[in-house]
Amino acid sequence: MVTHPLVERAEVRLLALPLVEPFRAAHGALTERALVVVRIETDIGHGWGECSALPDPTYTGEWAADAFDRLGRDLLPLIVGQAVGPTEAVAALGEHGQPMAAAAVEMALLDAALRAEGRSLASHLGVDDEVTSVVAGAAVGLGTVAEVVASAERQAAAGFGRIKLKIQPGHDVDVVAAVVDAVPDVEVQVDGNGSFDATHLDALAGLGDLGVTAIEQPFAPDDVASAASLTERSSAPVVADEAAPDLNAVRALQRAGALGGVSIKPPRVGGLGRAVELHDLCRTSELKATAGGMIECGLGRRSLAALAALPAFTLAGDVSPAARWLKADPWPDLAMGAGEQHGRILVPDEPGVAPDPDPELLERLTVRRHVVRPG
Ligand code: OSB
Ligand code: MG
Repeated sequence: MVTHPLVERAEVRLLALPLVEPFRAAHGALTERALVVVRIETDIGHGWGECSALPDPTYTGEWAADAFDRLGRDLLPLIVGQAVGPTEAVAALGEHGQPMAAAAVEMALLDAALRAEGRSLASHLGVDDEVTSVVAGAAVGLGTVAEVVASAERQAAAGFGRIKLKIQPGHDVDVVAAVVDAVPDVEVQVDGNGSFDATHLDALAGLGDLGVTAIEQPFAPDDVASAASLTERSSAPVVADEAAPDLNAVRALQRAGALGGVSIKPPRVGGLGRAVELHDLCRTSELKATAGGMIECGLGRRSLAALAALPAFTLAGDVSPAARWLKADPWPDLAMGAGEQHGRILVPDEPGVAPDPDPELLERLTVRRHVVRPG
């Protein structure tokens, strides 16, 4: 029997992180990154976890201020005073319908355990020792064609070999063609965040002809018929993001012929353990996987880079340093490689998920804080 560490105390913080530029997608715009983090203290040491819920319930049903309240009031009290491991915590907390909050608790418990073992997250996830970097990919939000082209050029100059353009009806073929023209050596993917429908099939099918390598969540998650039509017509794979909350959803889409790949986001599926299960399903069922970002801080971004080093991630992902979006961040950031590794993100190899945050910056960026003690 495995003995789990005893959780002695937990703390949840709501941070307000300034953005480098607004992030606009079909589901809404972000001007500041409200972000929740948890710190869990156990008898083997402490760990940190990120709850990547956005400031508003636009992408999924969770949102940062609510996650802060629920973690402090309902979720963390379930594990404080208990002996619990990361997997058990997700099983217990996942039932509460807040996968991003459960993922935060999993990450913190895993961070504590891996630090105590002196082991890196990549090693724990089963990443091959020889894989020390992954392709650097940056997302670019909605904007005028001139704004999007300028941003794509900045990302290309910074070394990103892959760009994921946000698209929506009327902001699709023209903007993609302009970017392909401006940065011809960069791999272009697109993400519609569910904003298209069956009337847009021609325009979407035309994106593959422009060289686009992935079409992420063009249709609403329940519009399986349109996803199946596009899968049949498009040379670029249709990739599920919002439509892939769990393994069963992915299996059902694949059976319907409506899927070519999956954006794997640990927060959306309830943590790293479940993300690895989804990765393994992609590997055995010949689906392409891409590592999906959530405008995380360095903590979440590090965990994403470790995950992205697994073998089914054959499509470049949203693996950019947190500083792609965040102007201030208490956590040490991911790094772009130098020399031959330029254009690639180095897979973190320190013990745990991430080193500790800068305490002063953390304090300065904290809006609310709540401590949970036993009893
Ligand atoms: O749809 O992939 C998405 C960010 C927040 C919520 C949903 C999505 C995104 C991104 C961000 O596209 C990409 C990144 O983190 O750089
Ligand atoms: Mg997406």
